Amino acid sequence: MSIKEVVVPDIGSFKDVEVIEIMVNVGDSIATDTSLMTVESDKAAMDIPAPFGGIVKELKIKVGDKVSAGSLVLMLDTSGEATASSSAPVVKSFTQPPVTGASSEVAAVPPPSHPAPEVPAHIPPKHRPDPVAAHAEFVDGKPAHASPSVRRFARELGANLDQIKGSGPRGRILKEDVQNWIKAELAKPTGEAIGLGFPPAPIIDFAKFGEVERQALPRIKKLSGANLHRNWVSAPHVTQFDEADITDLEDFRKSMLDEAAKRGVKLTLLAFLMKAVVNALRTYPTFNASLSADGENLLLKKYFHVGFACDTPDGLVVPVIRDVNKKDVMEIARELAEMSELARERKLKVDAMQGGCFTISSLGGIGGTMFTPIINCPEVAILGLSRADWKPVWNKATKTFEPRLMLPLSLSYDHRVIDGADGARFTSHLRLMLSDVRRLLL
Ligand code: CAO
Repeated sequence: MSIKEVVVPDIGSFKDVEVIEIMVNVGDSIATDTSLMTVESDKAAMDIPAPFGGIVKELKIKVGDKVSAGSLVLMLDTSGEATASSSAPVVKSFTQPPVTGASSEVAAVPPPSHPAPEVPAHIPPKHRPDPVAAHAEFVDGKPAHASPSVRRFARELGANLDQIKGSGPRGRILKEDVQNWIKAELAKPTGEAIGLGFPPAPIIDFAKFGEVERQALPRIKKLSGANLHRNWVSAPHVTQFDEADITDLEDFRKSMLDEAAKRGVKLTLLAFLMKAVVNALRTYPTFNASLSADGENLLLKKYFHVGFACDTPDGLVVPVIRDVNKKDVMEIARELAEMSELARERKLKVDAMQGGCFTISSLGGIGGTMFTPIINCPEVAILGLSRADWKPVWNKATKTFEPRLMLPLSLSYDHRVIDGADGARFTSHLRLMLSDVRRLLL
């Protein structure tokens, strides 16, 4: 018998993330990349796949446990399997079942690059969990009385399983129980279900009015949707609009395109905006801050990590470029291109989306005149860029209108932290930076 330990892989700087679902049971025969469990932080849920196949001998975690990189997940008998997949690190095997506890003979699981099926299809039926016993996992030490998929369903809808009475065998909570609970909550007269005093949203059967197609929301959209909703409701937003004259900046950028291309870089406007934003953040440090959890203090950050909203086929993600103040425009442009590509190929690591101080959302390449971006809390401000356009601008000295390329700026900020006057000062500072490219170099 050859027993190997499987541990939590590098999951970025996430520590103590909660195990919300375990997809395998003792005795299951699993293959490489079978999803073993789902862990969830306040930002994202991720599946942990098996680094190699085998038979699960012992589970070392349970739902509700907190794990970090290196935490022991389970023991796998790999004697009937081929060696580890090429993506997994080399693994030493045990000849005896190891004792519980840390061991240096561990295998790191590669980070997941794609969502895993709810129940791994390659687990033979005889190894699948008993449909009734499947709920015998525990959440916070108490039986959840619901299967993992029902728990996930409830979590996505914000339903509290503690308050739901199960109608299934042995009182198990079924999907319909969750749906009925949600319907009952929504039907409450004053919108107390969401605590904001809204009247409940009507449940409408759209099929009564015409053909309707039901399309499941991608996972990223569900996660980011919940965060966007929370940020929109919890931070009092004000959006300051302005326009920056980027005529000279665009001339300069275009004059540098060939040189950048020789260095393998696509020199984009966004790279210059990153530099200008960091300059403004240094000048107005409250924009580079977060409110403490108790709302009593402002935490001023001495680093300048700037995120950018990136449109991917699965929804919006925000990669973060670190230490923008220490990088030149070429380096930033290179990173922007690399990270956008990784995001679109779903290969961006979790820690590449963490630690941002401020976010830029550019719709300039697509169109539109202005928009109101939603703050990426706990950051306190976000800059939206719309499409630059040629406009007649009055030149006081020559007393003539001149055609100038104007870039629309939309700065949303958290009014608990930033006053309107500072909002206007911040965009005025950006205007100044962007209208004179030499200032960006300072
Ligand atoms: N005004 C006019 N043109 C602009 C512009 C602007 N503000 N910004 C970019 N462009 C032009 C570029 O010059 C480029 O044109 P060429 O192909 O002729 O050179 C084109 O638009 C594409 O721009 P780009 O390759 O430089 O890409 P980008 O830096 O504008 O954007 C990224 C990169 C990742 C921000 C973008 O791909 C993206 O995902 N944008 C969407 C972000 C989003 O969804 N925000 C909304 C969040 S809230 O839901």
